[in-house]
Amino acid sequence: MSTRHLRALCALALAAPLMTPVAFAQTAEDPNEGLKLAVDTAITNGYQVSWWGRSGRTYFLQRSEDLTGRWSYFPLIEIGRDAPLSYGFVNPSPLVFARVTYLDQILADPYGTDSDGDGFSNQEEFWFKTELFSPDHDGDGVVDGLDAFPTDPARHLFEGTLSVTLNSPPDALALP
Ligand SMILES: [Ca+2]
Ligand SMILES: [Ca+2]
Repeated sequence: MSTRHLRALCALALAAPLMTPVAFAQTAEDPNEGLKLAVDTAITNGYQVSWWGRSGRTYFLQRSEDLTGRWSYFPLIEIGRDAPLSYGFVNPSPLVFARVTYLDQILADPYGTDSDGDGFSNQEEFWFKTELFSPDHDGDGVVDGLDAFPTDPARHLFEGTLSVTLNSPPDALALP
């Protein structure tokens, strides 16, 4: 398991309906490193999150629509380069919250890295909608990479029958 620690950039979370479009002007000195969530008036249901990306940090962006339950990840990992970072997204719900977390180091292969050692790379965690920094997302005692249903605590084994049909060439046969 890695000795890296995931830290919250800040506890800031803003409700979209309370905001108006703002100009982004993050700096390293801004409170909360300038984290802002704003309506993007150019896109229907569009929003934009921006913050100051400090050099030496790897950032992860999360969202919640009601602040209850688990925060989900945007499929995004950003490397800080002492410059503003931003991410635009569409959210049909009238309420959305965003937060940024970070590692205090740069990941050389941020999407290919398995940050929690569960057998899923960070990219695969995005695909399966599992937690990047918790090896057993659904808490059923089976790590995500070995769990056939990593988001369903009621099951972890595939109990169906797998079959293979070969279509090309036309006379292909599946060997037993
Ligand atoms: Ca993982
Ligand atoms: Ca599990």
